[in-house]
Amino acid sequence: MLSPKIEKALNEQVLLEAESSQIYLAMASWAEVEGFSGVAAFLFQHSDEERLHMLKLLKFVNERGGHGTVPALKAPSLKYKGVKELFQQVLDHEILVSTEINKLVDICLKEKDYTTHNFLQWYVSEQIEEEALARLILDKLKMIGADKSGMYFFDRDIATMGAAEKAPAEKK
Ligand code: OFO
Repeated sequence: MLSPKIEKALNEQVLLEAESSQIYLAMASWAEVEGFSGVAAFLFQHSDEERLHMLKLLKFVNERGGHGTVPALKAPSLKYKGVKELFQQVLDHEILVSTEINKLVDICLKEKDYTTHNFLQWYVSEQIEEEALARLILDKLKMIGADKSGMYFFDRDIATMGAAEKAPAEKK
């Protein structure tokens, strides 16, 4: 059984994962309109993954006797300055999510809820992967700079990057 404090904290994380999905969906749509079809494919997939993260949390709350709540979402930004700026925002957002996951883990330890603590370890590993992937992408973009043909190949290759960079056991 979840304590009210942990249930509230988990539902706040449901909101953050849903917002992540929404933000990446908006980014994907922008990239598609701008002609970056590979970047769009990567971000559409990333948005779907975040929705699964949200669902996994919501179902866990219900399984443990709480009520996983479906939150209202703010409209994300519709415009981005460019692909590099967009991925900087992805990295910043993932760092924020990692911070919130760490806070949740800390609450579980303080409340002695070892079941939820154990459940959250999946999210801890996932955030390490996602931050590393966003950093890798940003490094590539910094290398490419203003080179148009470099950008062409980047857009072609990134379409499959999300799945390829994750170890088989970690794919969802
Ligand atoms: Fe849910 O993994 Fe990123 O935010």
